[in-house]
Amino acid sequence: MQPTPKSLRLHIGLFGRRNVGKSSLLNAITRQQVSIVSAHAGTTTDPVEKPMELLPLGPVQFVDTAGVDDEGALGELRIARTRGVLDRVDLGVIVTEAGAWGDFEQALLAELKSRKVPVLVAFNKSDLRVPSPAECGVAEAMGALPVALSSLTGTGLSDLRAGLLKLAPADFFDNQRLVADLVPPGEVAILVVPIDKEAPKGRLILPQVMTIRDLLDAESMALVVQERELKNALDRLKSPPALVVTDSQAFLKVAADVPKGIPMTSFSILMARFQGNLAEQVRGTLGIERLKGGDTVLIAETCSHHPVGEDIGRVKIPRWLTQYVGAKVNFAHVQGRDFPQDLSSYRLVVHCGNCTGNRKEMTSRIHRCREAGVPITNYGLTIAYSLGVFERALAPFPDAMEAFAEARKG
Ligand SMILES: Nc1nc2c(ncn2[C@@H]2O[C@H](COP(=O)(O)OP(=O)(O)OP(=O)(O)O)[C@@H](O)[C@H]2O)c(=O)[nH]1
Ligand code: SF4
Ligand SMILES: [Mg+2]
Repeated sequence: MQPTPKSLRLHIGLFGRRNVGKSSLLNAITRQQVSIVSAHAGTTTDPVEKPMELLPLGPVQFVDTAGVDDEGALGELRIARTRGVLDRVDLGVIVTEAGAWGDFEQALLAELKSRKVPVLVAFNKSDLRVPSPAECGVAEAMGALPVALSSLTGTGLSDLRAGLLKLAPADFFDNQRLVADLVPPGEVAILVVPIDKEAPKGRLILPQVMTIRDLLDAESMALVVQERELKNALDRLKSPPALVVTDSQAFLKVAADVPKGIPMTSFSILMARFQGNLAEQVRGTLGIERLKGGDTVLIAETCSHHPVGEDIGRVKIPRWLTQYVGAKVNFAHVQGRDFPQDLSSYRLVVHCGNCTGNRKEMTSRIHRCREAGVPITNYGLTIAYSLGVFERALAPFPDAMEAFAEARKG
């Protein structure tokens, strides 16, 4: 898998006066000594760039800039490079301190706003002094999001992460392909779609339709079969398919019928990557190992479909998980927008594929789980895990495999 190209990373600029702690903030977020920090004003002279995976947002590139302030004024040569950064960031963080907000910050904010860049105002050094509600109000009135934090103690860093997620432009979340990056143009994907009592009458469900459409857009081919026809379909192809995608509920049969060398996964796992954060949900799946009798698992669905027959969220997943744990586990269900504010009573969240939702909303649910210390997984990952085909189903996604290997070690 290719590393994320620079253009697909969300560029986040750190701006502000000299000595407010821009470089300290970068080091605190990355937990590395990326940028030199000192009590001497004017330490950073050229922009310092740091690409990283900022959970749960995804691939970002921080740009620490040379401090500029009133004496320097915005137009001067010394700050030409910082000004260049203003022109290329997707999101701006104005770093300041309580009591320091003034014309300079106001002008910086106006510069960013004129470029339609969302702005977060980080009141750093809150270990020394916290910003007043009035100060925060001034930033808010200008359309910026105020956050109090301390790069020294780490307080407020999670609010900063949540704020960046909230401000990230929606199109940042749209650059993940559903499946086409796994099936080169001209190659075939076999899609396994069981037509059982739970299948809606006369049509396919949205994740299946989206997968077919993505393959067509990429000039790849889709061969759609029921699980009984899979073996026959494989035999008829002159060369092996690039990928087999199955409904998660047919995992066992499909894993048995597809030769080991052919990559295999499920619609729901594709959706976790497309609509959420696959690596984070893979780590969350290990939460199944920590479940014990009496724990409560939250099953969350984005749409409010009416459950029919052996509904996957109401019947099948509870059954599989109970079998896996070998004791009585409680299940709570939410649908639609009602994702709970307080997650403390849950030991695990199992989310649906979120096909009717958007990635930004799903990412913020993942973030809330992370903050609450509650692991989050999804339907396909849970089924693959409890049926013992997890690694096989993740093999097409090296990043997710790596996350799994690391989480298991930890
Ligand atoms: N108490 C406290 N001190 C901090 C905090 N963050 C940074 N500092 C201190 O503030 C000073 C300046 O920090 P830098 O991170 O170098 O500031 P900067 O904004 O990058 O400065 P320039 O590169 O000169 O523009 C250093 O002495 C830091 O140790 C904080 O949250 N609390
Ligand atoms: S939103 Fe969730 S529950 Fe509704 S159809 Fe899509 S994956 Fe299934
Ligand atoms: Mg600096």
